[in-house]
Amino acid sequence: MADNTIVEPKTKQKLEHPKQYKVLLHNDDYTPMEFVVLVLAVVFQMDETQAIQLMLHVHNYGVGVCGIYSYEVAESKIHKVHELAEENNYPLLCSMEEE
Ligand code: TYC
Repeated sequence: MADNTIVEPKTKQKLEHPKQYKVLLHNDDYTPMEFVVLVLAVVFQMDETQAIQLMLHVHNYGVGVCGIYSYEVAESKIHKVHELAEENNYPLLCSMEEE
């Protein structure tokens, strides 16, 4: 008996690579260093040493990476940073950039 099995040509299987986004923190001349350290600890779960290091990096170089996340998580973290900054009347800015 003839074998009527239809063999479908293999479609190229591309593994999904969910996009990742760097959350960037920007320097300014007004936000106090201690406040930036607090925000990094609260929003990005950094310990004090990491938070101070990143804050000083941003202070010295203008920008720094707080972490790499999915779009939704990055957006939510940026929102929290801006919320805390606004509540305290500081111009602290955060943004995201596709990795
Ligand atoms: N440049 C600020 C100051 O001298 C400190 C600072 C650091 C502000 C990092 C924002 O993302 C920042 N008080």
